[in-house]
Amino acid sequence: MKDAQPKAIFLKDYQTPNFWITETKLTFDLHETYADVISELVMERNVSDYPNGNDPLVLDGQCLELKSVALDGVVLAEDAYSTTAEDLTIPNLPNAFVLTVVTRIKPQENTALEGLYKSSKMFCTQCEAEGFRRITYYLDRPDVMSIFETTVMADKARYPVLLSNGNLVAEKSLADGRHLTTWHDPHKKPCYLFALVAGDLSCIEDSFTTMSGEEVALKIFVEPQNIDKCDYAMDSLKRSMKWDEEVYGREYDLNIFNIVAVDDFNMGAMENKSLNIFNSSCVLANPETATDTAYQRIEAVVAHEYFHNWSGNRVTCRDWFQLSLKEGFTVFRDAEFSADMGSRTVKRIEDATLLRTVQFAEDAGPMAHPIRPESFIEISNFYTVTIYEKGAEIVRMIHNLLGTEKFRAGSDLYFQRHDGQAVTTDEFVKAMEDASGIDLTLFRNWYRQAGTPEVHVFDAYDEDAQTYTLTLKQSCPATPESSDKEPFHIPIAIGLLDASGRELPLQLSEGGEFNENDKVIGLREREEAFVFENVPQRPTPSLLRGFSAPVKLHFPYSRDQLLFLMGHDTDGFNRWDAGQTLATNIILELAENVKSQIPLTLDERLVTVFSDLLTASVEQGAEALDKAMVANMLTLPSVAYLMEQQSPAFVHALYSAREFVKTELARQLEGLFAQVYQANKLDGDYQPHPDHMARRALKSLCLDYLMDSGNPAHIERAESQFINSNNMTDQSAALRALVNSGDTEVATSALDRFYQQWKHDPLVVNQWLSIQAASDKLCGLEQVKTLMQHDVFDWKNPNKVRAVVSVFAGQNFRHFHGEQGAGYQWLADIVIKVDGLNPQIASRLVGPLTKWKRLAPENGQWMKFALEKIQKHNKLSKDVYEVVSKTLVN
Ligand code: B3K
Ligand code: ZN
Repeated sequence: MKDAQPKAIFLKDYQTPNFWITETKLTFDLHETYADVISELVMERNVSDYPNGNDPLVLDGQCLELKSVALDGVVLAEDAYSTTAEDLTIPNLPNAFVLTVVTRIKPQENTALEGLYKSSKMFCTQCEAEGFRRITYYLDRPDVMSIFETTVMADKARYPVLLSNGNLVAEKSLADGRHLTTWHDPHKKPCYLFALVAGDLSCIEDSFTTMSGEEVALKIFVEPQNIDKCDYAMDSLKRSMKWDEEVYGREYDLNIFNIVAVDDFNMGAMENKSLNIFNSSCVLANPETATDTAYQRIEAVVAHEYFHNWSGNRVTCRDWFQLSLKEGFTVFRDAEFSADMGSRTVKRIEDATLLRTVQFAEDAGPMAHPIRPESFIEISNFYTVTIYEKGAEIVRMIHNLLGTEKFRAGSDLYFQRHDGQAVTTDEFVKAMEDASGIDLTLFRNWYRQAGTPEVHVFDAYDEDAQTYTLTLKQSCPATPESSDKEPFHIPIAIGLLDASGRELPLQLSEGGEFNENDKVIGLREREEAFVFENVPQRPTPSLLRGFSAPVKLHFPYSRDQLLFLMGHDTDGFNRWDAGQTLATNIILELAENVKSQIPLTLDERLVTVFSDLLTASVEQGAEALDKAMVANMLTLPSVAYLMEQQSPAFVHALYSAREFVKTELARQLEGLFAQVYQANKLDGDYQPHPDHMARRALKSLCLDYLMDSGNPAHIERAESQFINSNNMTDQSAALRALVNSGDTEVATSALDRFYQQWKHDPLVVNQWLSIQAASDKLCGLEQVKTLMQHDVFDWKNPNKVRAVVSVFAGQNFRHFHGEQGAGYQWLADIVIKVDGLNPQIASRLVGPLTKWKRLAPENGQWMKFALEKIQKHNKLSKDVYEVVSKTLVN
């Protein structure tokens, strides 16, 4: 480590700030090698919390060259204040004053992409969570909210567009070919929502009329060559604005809303007030260059950032321990928006898959934390699937417990009560309680306890009494913050099916909480029995419908019961889930055979059920069948998911067993896969319409199986799709098929053609990189190293690093986990190298290694060595230090 070991900070130590900043006036003078920042802060002591306080003012600041400090216009002598690498301290201050601080920064050298930095030729900012302190000295904490006015000065030819938050209030030309703009944001905000952009940008313009008749000018700014790729983001923005009015009654609050796309960005996007800054991958799309997945992500991210205007900006977080207050709620909001725009069941399947594959793993690993953590070393490490996706599941459970109307009353009350404030998750729950009259005392345990609860369900049928009893037992494994867990309040949606698949009416005779309308059991105790009466025959239970709680539910279903549920359950999610459980059981059993070197045979029932699904999808009248649902049902659980189901996990056995199942299905059902492939071809122009996306997804899946069938004839099919497709979804699916064909010549030639066609487009090049990195047929460790030598690879660009390194480590199970830990050592070296450039990205790259204790020692030990190698490095960032040290200890 650099200095002393970084220290954790604790929620219990929270104190209100001892000063407020009521107004913030910033002037940026941007140059080619530096930028000067003048900050004028109108400040006052927080006398209501500290009546006799005369503590010094301590402003946060990092990587700043301090030029001068002035108090009420008088420059302070150097001994009137002191600085460290992290702050500026000024003692002996009056209760109200104006502080003027001049600093110089080097945006051109900022590879961490936090604060003010350069992305290709433009200046841009990223301040959440603690990036503002790299711009100027400030109280960089979300409970300090201020009115901002920002002036930006720069060379007019290089940077004709100068943007900041709020309304444009002045614009003028200066000497030497320079110019300035001044922006005033009338809404007070914490500095993490500050933004600035300067560049040579083109924009598309549109407008939106709000429900009270206000006209909002909408603009999307991009580099000029991308101007033809903004329409879908604009369309998504307008749909989001309308949806938030209709579903939440939330209206936009300024007459201007800007989005800017930048190539170098650590995350997906940022909700800065009225000036959202996006990773270009979450904005740019046209049919030739963007896949359906990219279109869906653009729609979701645009909506997410827009929704933050209320859930995040108007009502913000008191401190960063409350991050899920804005993120969990906003993810819930964007998930509902996406469900309304497309298929609700499919969206639920996607979200549950992410949760069960990635979040459950995080909750069972060394970095497990409650959605409201108690402590952290580096807040950037806590932008996690737990805070975001589990946080959204907690809000979803509140929604389901209250019902739509009371939830809306709760959100109205929350926004009205806390508008303009920085609050805690407790205040969110309290508003929900107050508006609904429903007691959420026990429910609050979801906020303070980490870990995925496990629910074991046992059933008993009494034929004489005609009663059916479900006994539920809950427990939660120990996590780093606690080993002794209180019970959770777990809503479990259920149904009972009779032998012909009909739903039986549910009449509870004994037991605890049961919502008859929604058919939801509320499990509150460690163990509870629910007795249903007038049950004429032993039913098959359908449990945790719609994934009604983020738990692992266990019921000893037989394979025949799972097949029955796949065919009959009225809940689409559970039909899919039964299929996943069946496939998982089969693969896990085969993995044991792989380990014992017993020859593998596939359970015929899986072949039959796949055959039935494929046949049904091409039968007459099958148009009504949701093709996306079929595609999901035909998708085998991923190796990452399977790894979570086996303890310890034997990666290679799981990988081999899964490959065996896939190849067998492909061989035995080759004709049907080909038929379904043909039946889902689309003529005409590309449309990002859910039905079309579903057909393309099903077609791509069939092509993927066909490549595994061993019949070389299908290579021609893929070649033809590669050449003739009019959209990137089909072209990249064909490329993936060819790369995975097992024929190196075919693969190389397709990759060359694709590269020649698209080398000018960075986002398409990212796909070219990731298709290779993911391919276990083509890309071993040596190949991925070669790929990183390619001219297009750029260590400083997070999208490129993710496209190669994260994809290889997260998707290429065969090679990343092979060769006696060589993949892990490779990753360790990369983490160390990237940490010197961009700690946030480096820290995320450590992710795959955090599983070391979950893996069988044949892999786990090698992972541990790799972690130790990183730990020994003597210049680790706080970000990487926190993940590595916790991973080795917990
Ligand atoms: N609020 C941003 C997160 C930025 C964090 C950077 N360390 C994106 C979002 O969730 O909308
Ligand atoms: Zn967010």
